[in-house]
Amino acid sequence: MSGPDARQALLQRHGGDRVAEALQAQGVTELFTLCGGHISPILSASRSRGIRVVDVRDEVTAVFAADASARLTGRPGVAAVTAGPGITNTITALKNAQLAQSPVVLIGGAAPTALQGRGALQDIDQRPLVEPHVKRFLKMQRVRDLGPAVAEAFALAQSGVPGPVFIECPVDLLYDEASIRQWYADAAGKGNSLPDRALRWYLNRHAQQMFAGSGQVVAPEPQQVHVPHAAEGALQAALAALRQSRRPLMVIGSQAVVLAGEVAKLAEAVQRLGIPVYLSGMARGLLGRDHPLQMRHQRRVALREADCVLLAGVPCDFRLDYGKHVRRSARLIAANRSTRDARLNRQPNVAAIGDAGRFLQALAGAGPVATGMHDDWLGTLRRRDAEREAEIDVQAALHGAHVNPLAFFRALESEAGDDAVFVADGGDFVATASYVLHPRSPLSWLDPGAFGTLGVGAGFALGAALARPGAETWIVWGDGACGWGLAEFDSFVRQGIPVIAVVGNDAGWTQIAREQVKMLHDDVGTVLARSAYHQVVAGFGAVGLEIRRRDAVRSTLAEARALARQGRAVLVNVWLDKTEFREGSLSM
Ligand SMILES: Cc1ncc(C[n+]2csc(CCOP(=O)(O)OP(=O)(O)O)c2C)c(N)n1
Ligand SMILES: [Mg+2]
Repeated sequence: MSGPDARQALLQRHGGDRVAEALQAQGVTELFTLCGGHISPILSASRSRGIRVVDVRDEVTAVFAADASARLTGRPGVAAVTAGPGITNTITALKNAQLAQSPVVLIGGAAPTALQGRGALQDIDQRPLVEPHVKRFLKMQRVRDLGPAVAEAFALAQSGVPGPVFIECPVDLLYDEASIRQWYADAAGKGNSLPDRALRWYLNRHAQQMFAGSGQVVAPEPQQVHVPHAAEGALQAALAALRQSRRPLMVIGSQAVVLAGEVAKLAEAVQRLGIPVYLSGMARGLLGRDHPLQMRHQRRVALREADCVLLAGVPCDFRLDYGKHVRRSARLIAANRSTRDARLNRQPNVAAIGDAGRFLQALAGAGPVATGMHDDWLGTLRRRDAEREAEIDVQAALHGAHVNPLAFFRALESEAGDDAVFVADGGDFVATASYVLHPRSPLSWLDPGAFGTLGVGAGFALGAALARPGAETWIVWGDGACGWGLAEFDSFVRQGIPVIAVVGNDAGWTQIAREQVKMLHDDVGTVLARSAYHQVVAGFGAVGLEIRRRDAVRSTLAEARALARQGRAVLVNVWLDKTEFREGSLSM
């Protein structure tokens, strides 16, 4: 055997290929990574098997991308990073995925099994660093376990409350057996002393264990994913509460759309329920751009008025003021895969422990639900929504020397395409966007979630763009937030990924400055420059555009879209005016 055949045979044998084979069996199409010697065989074998290896400039980006991919496709996103610093760099994204309940599979390299704890390159005890942030830390010690571990990780990541799973793959499990045995033989030396012979015996036995049973290559079958279902009693109790209610209200959040393949059915169910609804997190866009049942403003007021509130995949955390937003006397129905989240800070009247999206579908399938709803409840909410829109219009019409962020997003709302996916990464600029932009369709809005992590933008956009090839991917970036991801314009350009970033340049970390200056009369640490971010990305080969005046907004956005359609990555640096719009808002 020679040439490609020999190479193929070699690939077939090594552990890196066992991993790649198992990824392929799961239908993985992209592997996000930043290379390292510990994981080279996985990357190479993945590419040989037709998996697109997408390499980035910071490991955290790889995991953010895997997270976004998971959220948009409903299948786990996968990243592979090298041992030690490669892994420590992912911690923020892992934690973010855990809190967002996003099914990510992270494959991490590790020092050779026989050298762990003996001062090898990048050898640290990875378990205590990673374990608190994942559902399971799978430590590999035998080649034959690699494929089954991947299958297990995929099932675990998606089952119950979804979340990240880590597989630690020591480098000596990933290369072919002959090379590793040779490497161990060289390490053992040829000496004849007792310690030399003892070492040889030990290393030989060690290799024996590592490769035991690895001769049989069994294609790893995907394992069953466990989707929890709420009990029939909870369904009936919820139906009864909703049917009696005069002013029912739903809040649907990210967890209700984790079964991404079912979002169309879910959207139909929500419309059939006929109950006014607020959509948050990944559920934004579920009912399309505008739907008469969907409210966008004054949620707190509505929750105070409602006499029955259904929280679907939404915990009573800071976003609902720890449950205080819902009036005491209201019947509270919590549909959640997590028992803890369903009961967080407030005991619901009905706890439907199971997939929230399926629960809504089951409710809608049980016949008319909004039977007791007051004639004018929907009208009251709609009027309030319209009043708030009118107030925003007034604020959007105030003009300074540069660009009013509200006016900017009004323009982006009408310029962005029907297939647009918006990635939100920043403070005030992004909060403003969340009131003004209307996500077009289910799963077309990505924000970090409960971890409130700045810096998700580039990785999320990468994952989104690959999950939705051909769609417009917009990053809505604060000028502070963009600093984490600017270098990924290099990745976008090299891999031909036409992301459009709009940077709200207010020369500061404004969301923080607003309160800090008011409370402490000190802007320390919150001031940035009006930096030329568009020039930075030009250095990577992307197109940089700048908007300093409002009359250039529409034409520049149109230009950015046209360039993206030609395959170019674009950054639009928008000089913002100060605005009072976010005055008084604070999250803790
Ligand atoms: C990783 C991380 N670091 C710090 C923060 C705290 N933080 C929240 S909002 C914000 C300001 C964001 O500034 P920018 O992106 O420019 O948006 P702006 O508020 O100016 O519109 C900061 C620093 C955070 N949420 N995440
Ligand atoms: Mg800013």
